Amino acid sequence: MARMLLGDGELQRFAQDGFLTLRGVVPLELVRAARRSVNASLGSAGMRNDSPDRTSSGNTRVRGDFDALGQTPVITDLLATVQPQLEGALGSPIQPVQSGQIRLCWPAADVDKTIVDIDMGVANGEIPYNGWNGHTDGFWNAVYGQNSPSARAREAPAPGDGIHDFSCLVAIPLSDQRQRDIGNLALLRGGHSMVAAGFRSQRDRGGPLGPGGPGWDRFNPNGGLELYHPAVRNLAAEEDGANPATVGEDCERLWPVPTQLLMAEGDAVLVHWATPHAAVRNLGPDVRYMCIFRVRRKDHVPGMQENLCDELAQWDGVRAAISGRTIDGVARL
Ligand SMILES: O=C(O)CCC(=O)C(=O)O
Ligand SMILES: [Fe+2]
Repeated sequence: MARMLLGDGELQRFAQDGFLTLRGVVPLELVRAARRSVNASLGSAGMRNDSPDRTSSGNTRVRGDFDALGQTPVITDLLATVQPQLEGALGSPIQPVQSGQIRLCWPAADVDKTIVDIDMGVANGEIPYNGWNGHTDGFWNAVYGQNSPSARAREAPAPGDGIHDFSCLVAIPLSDQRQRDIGNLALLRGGHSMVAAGFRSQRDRGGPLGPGGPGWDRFNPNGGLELYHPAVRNLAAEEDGANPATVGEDCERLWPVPTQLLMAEGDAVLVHWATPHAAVRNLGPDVRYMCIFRVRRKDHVPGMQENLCDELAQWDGVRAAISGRTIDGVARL
């Protein structure tokens, strides 16, 4: 029988890193059925080429017509394989998840390096660590994938509005990703707690929280989006001892070192919603396949200050493990 609960050590690691890789939890038949349906869709419905630009993930310009497929059981059943572990960590049921997002990362072409990265507003080739430009999901990004003057003119929400935080991003690889630099999902280790500290600093300065609030401009000097507090980026880079990298004419900055995940078919990763993440450029010969779910705890309401400012506010099971009140994931009464 599949293992249903995470151990204390795993929960503690999640608290520290902001992510946890689970090995061999997704039956291979499900992984392969999902990849088959993705390929079948590509073979029949083909590609959608509606976004002239891409992010540093290199995976947004050319994508399939997957919106309907993402809502079918061949995709949504993947999440059920990690639901008990996730609910244990949250200490709560989750809201029903309607769809998974299929993310393909195509082998990078030379031209990709010249394409302007939406998040950073600079050429992809200028971005260090194989094009890793971490972001957090859940913020306004209407310019995403459409770097055109009309899209840019679209109005951003008022500071403090339009924050769609959630609880956990679950990524399930649908192809082997055990080598580096083949479009791997890469994460800023411990970034979730730094992001929460960034929100607390905004709160302490009177708010509002998020882009446009204190210390966090929505756009950087190159016109790209700041999708997490810039102080987090600098702090993380300083902790790593990373060299500052100049990115764009006006945009010299420290650049944090990402952790590339090495995952096999059958693995899954739980990523705290606030952990900065992105795929790296795919230098390998094959397409990288990933399925991503964004999951909310049953009682989650987006934009709540207490969740933004306390990274473990929603994670009752994790908090119990930290305080030693569980034995292998089972709470002591
Ligand atoms: O493709 C990936 O690995 C990451 C994609 C991503 O950041 C997202 O879908 O939010
Ligand atoms: Fe993302």
